[in-house]
Amino acid sequence: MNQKQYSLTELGWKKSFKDQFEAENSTELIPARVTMTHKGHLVVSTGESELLLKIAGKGIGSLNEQPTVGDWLLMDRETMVPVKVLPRTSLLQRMAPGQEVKLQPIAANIDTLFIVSSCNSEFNLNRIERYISLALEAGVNFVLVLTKEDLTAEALEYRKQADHLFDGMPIMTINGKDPQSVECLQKWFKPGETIAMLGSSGVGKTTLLNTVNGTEKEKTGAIRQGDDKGRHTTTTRSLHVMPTGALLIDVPGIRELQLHDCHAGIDRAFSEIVEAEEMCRFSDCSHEREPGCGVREALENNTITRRRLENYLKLKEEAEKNTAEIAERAKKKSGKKKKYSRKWKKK
Ligand SMILES: Nc1nc2c(ncn2[C@@H]2O[C@H](COP(=O)(O)OP(=O)(O)OP(=O)(O)O)[C@@H](O)[C@H]2O)c(=O)[nH]1
Ligand SMILES: [Mg+2]
Ligand SMILES: [Zn+2]
Repeated sequence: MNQKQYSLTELGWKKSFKDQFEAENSTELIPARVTMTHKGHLVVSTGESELLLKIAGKGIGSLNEQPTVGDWLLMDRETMVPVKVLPRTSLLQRMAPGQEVKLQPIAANIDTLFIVSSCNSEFNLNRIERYISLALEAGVNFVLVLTKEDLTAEALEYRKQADHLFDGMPIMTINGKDPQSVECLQKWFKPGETIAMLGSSGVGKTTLLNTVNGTEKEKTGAIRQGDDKGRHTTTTRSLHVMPTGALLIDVPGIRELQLHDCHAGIDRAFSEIVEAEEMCRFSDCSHEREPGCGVREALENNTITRRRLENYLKLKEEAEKNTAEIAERAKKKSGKKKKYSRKWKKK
């Protein structure tokens, strides 16, 4: 976060949040936006001051949600303890990496998502389709930002490949280090609008932030020569006020974006495949041997591609599995709670 104190309006305090806050009808609460999250703590800004909050144990006090960058919290004016996460206008979330089955909120109250990818071996259509599905599920605008156009003669080729991914998705090829080159993104940087950048490590998210911000403040790191992989330079999630008044969120590079509860998003991202499936004679068609299979016919007619079909089926299966695992875990947890209260009653 920048040194200067920003007002709530400058931090993106919009009418919908104000209305919710007023409905609380409390003089004891004040709003604050989460401007940074890092292992074990959050930074929030109230418009008057910035506060560091420690996350004790599994969460903060009795908050209704796990807060993330971009969230609006209602804080107790006296104690400065957060008591509520305001309902979000949008939430980007994924399955948390690691062994534990749980969800991880990435960023909240986003207007536009920049899906950041590079014109090098990091570029991957299947991966970009994951991000598109996530954005569609969350109901946010999205733009594909292809960086490092200055390092290749093939930038147009990368762009062309991505052109077919989603009708109407803007695709911007840039040199993230060059202020003139990033000018083309200005139309998304409106005052009070929140933009989040997601992408693999090393694609140039922080570089873009610095260029738009006109500083070299945030740390960037060179990628590996052999395979273009980044070194996970950014380790916090942070929200920054841009000179235009927009709010730009930078997050650590994503190793794996495992989707959860994303069926509508995936269906919209692969609408031509859903249309083909609707033509199958049997509703549980596996698209292998059944007669009257719309999907096989669409493949033969080249109205769908095998690559997209396979990615669609993979994402659907993954989202279904993850959704079931999260539901199962929630059931177990509530079971445990019940047991506990029964024991307690006996005493
Ligand atoms: N030539 C060129 N280099 C770029 C461009 N964008 C980023 N870089 C370089 O790529 C490297 C990685 O950039 P970062 O901004 O640290 O990447 P990041 O996406 O923030 O990476 P993580 O923080 O690890 O997720 C740095 O050496 C940047 O200077 C670009 O458009 N052109
Ligand atoms: Mg970074
Ligand atoms: Zn079929």
